[in-house]
Amino acid sequence: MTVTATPYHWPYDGKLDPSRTALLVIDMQTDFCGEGGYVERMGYDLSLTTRAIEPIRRLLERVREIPGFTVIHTREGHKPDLSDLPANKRWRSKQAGAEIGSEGPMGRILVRGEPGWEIIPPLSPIAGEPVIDKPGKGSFYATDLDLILSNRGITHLILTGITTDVCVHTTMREANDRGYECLILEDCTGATDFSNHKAALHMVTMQGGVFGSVSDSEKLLAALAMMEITTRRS
Ligand code: C5J
Repeated sequence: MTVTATPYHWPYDGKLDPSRTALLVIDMQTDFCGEGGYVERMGYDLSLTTRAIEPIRRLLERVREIPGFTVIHTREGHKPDLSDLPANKRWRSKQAGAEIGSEGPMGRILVRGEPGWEIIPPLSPIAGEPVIDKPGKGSFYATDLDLILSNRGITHLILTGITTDVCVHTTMREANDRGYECLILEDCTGATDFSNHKAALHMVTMQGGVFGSVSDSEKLLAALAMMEITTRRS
């Protein structure tokens, strides 16, 4: 069983197994897709990141019904004393007009515990879904994500969230180097610039799928429906 994807139908080994697969929902926080958050304060068009919300919500609804399927959420943010915030990251955010740690309409920008840092309500984690707090762009750096995945025997990752070219891409690259078989979903991602979104997806398709493969939520849902029919018959 595979998901129709580019440049290869995913996964490479043809074994779509819910018990070995996790859906990663990356940084669906107000700071990245909500009014008064980090991305809006920098002046970017919010529709480019909010586009991912409804497709992810529909996908979550479906995968939560599948026994043994893991969903993991991540949040980018820093400790209130900013001790885990590199000076250059802070400086750059100030240059961009939204200094991390400064007060904004949604509380202190990208600070843990503040309203802007929370995952948006339509995509709130439910009981049993791990939430990874990360100080960087990648979800593996300075977190226990790898440990959680290996404890659960997960080898395959489906990546969703924002932003395509930054936290989603960094996470996909980190995961790929660790041997995880990755799929990124076009409609469940978004970037602060649409050309960057397209380019980030295109990059994945090079070299036979240099970081994995690219699909969308409709194709994944179709494969999951087919899998269910096959399981019921057997
Ligand atoms: C960014 C993210 N873009 N979640 N963070 O700074 O992609």
